[in-house]
Amino acid sequence: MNAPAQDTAVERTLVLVKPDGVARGLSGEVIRRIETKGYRVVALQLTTATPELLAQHYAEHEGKPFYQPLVDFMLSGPVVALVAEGERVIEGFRSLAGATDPTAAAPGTIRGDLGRDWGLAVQQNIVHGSDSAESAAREIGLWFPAS
Ligand code: IDP
Repeated sequence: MNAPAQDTAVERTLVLVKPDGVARGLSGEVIRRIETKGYRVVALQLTTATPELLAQHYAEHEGKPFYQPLVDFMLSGPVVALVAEGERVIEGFRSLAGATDPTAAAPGTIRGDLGRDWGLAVQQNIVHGSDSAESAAREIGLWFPAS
């Protein structure tokens, strides 16, 4: 029997609605876009990050000029953490989110439609999404340690 041309396994990715998104009441809109795209939300919690958790989550950015403003921003209010599941969901959610800079993010994306530059040291860009299978596994373990 021939194998399918492209055998894509079901993936999971970590999505965060960052404090700006929660404060602006955009959590439902982010979830709506994930579900409307056809992905499943398989874990969901409203939580407040800790410095220890963020040090691990953003370890790759330590030492960059925006690192401390980023950590302070992520501690400024609650976040919605969720795990989305589906074929190629890691790439798919990054596509839904749009470019990091919300001013440059394409219209139609979460950041492009809902975000903007607020003149702050950190880009408040509404969502985080894991950027690789390795990051997704690591980040899901950090935010949902029991799973
Ligand atoms: P990503 O969230 O699109 O994957 P990363 O490069 O992993 O982007 O950066 C993590 C977060 O740090 C971004 O989402 C944004 O909030 C913030 N950030 C990244 N680059 C800059 C910058 O040049 N200035 C200010 N904030 C930044």
